Amino acid sequence: RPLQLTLAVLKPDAVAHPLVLEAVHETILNNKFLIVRTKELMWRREDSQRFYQEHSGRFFYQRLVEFMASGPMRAYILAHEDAVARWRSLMGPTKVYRARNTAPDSIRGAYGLTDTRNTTHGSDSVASARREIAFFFPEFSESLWYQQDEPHLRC
Ligand code: YYY
Ligand code: MG
Repeated sequence: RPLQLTLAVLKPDAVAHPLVLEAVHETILNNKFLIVRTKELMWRREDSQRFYQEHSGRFFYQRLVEFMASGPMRAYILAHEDAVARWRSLMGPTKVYRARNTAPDSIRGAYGLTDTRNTTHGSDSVASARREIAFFFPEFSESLWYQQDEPHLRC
């Protein structure tokens, strides 16, 4: 089966705490994701607004935009069979109360601080993964990567 790609982001609350950053990185490795690309970066407010366009008008939009531009983040392109769903399931529910109560061992259940400062982002479909990977890694070409590396990665 071909590998699927997803975008995972450790948000500013996670990157601000080295032990949380390390723990989530360990989770990525322990779950046998292939780290295709990773980098640390920081958004301007405009990047944050653009990325979360779909949520403009929601009550949490302003606080979300400000938080995501408040400090450095670490982004990953992850590859795995069923990577999108697998990473979403490791992250846990969006809201921290639900995460703690229904998925205490998930990343958000363990480390989420608030509904906004919830440690991680993960693409929610293959289509959004493609769009979000291009947003964070504009120089990355999936077809080139696939062509060059994928045949060597089959288990
Ligand atoms: O995909 P996911 O991150 O799990 O949730 P979304 O519903 O797409 O919301 C994106 C982002 O918005 C969420 O990770 C935190 C923030 N947010 C918030 O600050 N307050 C809410 N009540 C809901 C979402
Ligand atoms: Mg979402």
